[in-house]
Amino acid sequence: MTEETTLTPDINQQRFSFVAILGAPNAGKSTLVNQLTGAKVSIVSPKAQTTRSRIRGILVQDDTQLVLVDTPGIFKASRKFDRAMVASAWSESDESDMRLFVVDVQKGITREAASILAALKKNKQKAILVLNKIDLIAKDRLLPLIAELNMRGLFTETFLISAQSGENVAELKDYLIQHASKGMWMFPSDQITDLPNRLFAAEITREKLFMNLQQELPYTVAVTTTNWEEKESGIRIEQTIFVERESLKPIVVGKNGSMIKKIGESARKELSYLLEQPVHLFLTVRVKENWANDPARYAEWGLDYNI
Ligand SMILES: Nc1nc2c(ncn2[C@@H]2O[C@H](COP(=O)(O)OP(=O)(O)OP(=O)(O)O)[C@@H](O)[C@H]2O)c(=O)[nH]1
Ligand SMILES: [Mg+2]
Repeated sequence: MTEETTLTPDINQQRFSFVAILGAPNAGKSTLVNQLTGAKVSIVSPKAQTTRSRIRGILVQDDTQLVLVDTPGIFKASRKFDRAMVASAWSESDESDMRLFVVDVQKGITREAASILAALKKNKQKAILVLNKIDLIAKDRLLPLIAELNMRGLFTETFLISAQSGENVAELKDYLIQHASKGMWMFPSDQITDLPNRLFAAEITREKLFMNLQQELPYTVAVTTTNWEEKESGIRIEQTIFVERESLKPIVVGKNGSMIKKIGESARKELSYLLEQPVHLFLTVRVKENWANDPARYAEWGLDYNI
């Protein structure tokens, strides 16, 4: 506590901004949020549409606090649950002081990227262009992409980064800090995310499902933390994994329980590391048809059910 009072600047000196991170699925938005905050606040996987809702990472430097709003990759949504995600992403963008538009340089202007560009234009929103994954292609191949994107008059600045290795991320961070507005901090100086522990722990397990299950399967699962007990021997966490159909259950459980064991083991290890104490994790797999249409699921994530 004493440390916090020394770190939090005088109210008159505080600077504060929301920064929305937009971009096509898989562009590296969550990786960037983690790199900027220097912590794991948002889960990352090689599969597109990993982030399901708004996740906030909080960054403090000197007098400035930035809230980085990671959003789901925006795409033409057909499922209601997905439409709720898209709506949530755009409302964050509307309310933000600054916006980053993240592009995977290897993929360039995909259909999804183009639809975000169109929406930015329609909403008359300016953004900072962040060309990501520059570790994957030769620098001279970037020039046509930079030129084409900047023709649109939407961007105030361009950064070329690798969110994964951290290349040029410090420059981007400095720029954001310098352009923050005057205003009161919204969070204590030592807080790195506004996601409650129970949701965060469920996200870690969901990341392991994304890593271990094949193809479309991860999109049909949801994870909820049902019990959280802090004991002297560590934290006891109970979670339920919901699958949409009976036939999917054996795939998640695996032969003789091998898959669920593997997923539980890697989630437990990471949670122990991140929470800095022993974790005992208990996973149950349940069938719940249409979990994606369950109002409770929307409420848990702050999504609008009546979209
Ligand atoms: N080589 C390379 N890979 C990266 C970089 N940034 C992210 N990735 C990888 O790209 C994949 C997608 O990264 P995410 O951060 O999950 O992407 P996202 O934009 O949050 O994706 P959604 O949540 O699905 O919208 C992961 O496998 C990352 O490890 C980078 O700078 N270089
Ligand atoms: Mg993401």
